[in-house]
Amino acid sequence: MNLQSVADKLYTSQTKVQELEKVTALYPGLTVDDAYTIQKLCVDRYLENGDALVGWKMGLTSKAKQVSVGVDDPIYGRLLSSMDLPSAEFSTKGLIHPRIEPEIAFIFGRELKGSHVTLRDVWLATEFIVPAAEVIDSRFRNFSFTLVDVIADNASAARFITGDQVYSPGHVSLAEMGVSLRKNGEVVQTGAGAAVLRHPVRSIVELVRMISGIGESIKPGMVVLTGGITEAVSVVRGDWIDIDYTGLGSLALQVR
Ligand code: OOG
Ligand code: MG
Repeated sequence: MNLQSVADKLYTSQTKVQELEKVTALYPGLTVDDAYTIQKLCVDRYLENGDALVGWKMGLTSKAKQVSVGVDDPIYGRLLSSMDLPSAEFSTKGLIHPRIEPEIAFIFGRELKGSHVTLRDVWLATEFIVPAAEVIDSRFRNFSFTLVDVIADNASAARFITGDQVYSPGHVSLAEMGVSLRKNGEVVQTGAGAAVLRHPVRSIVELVRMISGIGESIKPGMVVLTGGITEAVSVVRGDWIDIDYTGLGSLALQVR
């Protein structure tokens, strides 16, 4: 089968806000490598249309996330300039069934590449850390997918926001940092940074190892989301979300 045509299908679904059947239902033979190729071909169409690659995201790095979607392997996706929310609100227009999840983002001052990258290499390359939230939106019906589907669908990437205040990488212990997410004033999710591969920095190591296999790297200035710390929370127009990050302030998001 033609991977470009699968990528085109996903591009149409993402840009025209149309739900899709799982691509693995149509093409059961697709491999994980095929899925990453489809992801790249699809993202290339955004880049051809003037968008820019601003970073990477890791996904399914916490048990809470893995259990909620029934997929156990960490995955990566590509973050585009058009996904980067300029203010603390976003519209459900353009999204099928959005969910929000608390994340920690790393911002890089130096390039990071190679399959032998260490935790210390990551800290040396990190300029800042910043509390973040991701709005995910699977293009598949009922938010239901296999590993191969979700990789092809750019790891459900849709929107993301980083907090106003950045922090030096050693500001708090990210493993011990607690998060609590309120929806319309009520606490609906709580967790700690250690939920992400024991420490979010390990998510960056994992990402660099994975993308070094395709000759890619984290470039200076890029942002990386390390993966949802808790389950994602469904939102509809009118909802408001507050997330507190112990020692790293808070984030508020209004859904329009
Ligand atoms: C897949 C994307 C996962 C995360 O942070 O774990 C993700 C999904 O849940 O739809 O972004
Ligand atoms: Mg995420």
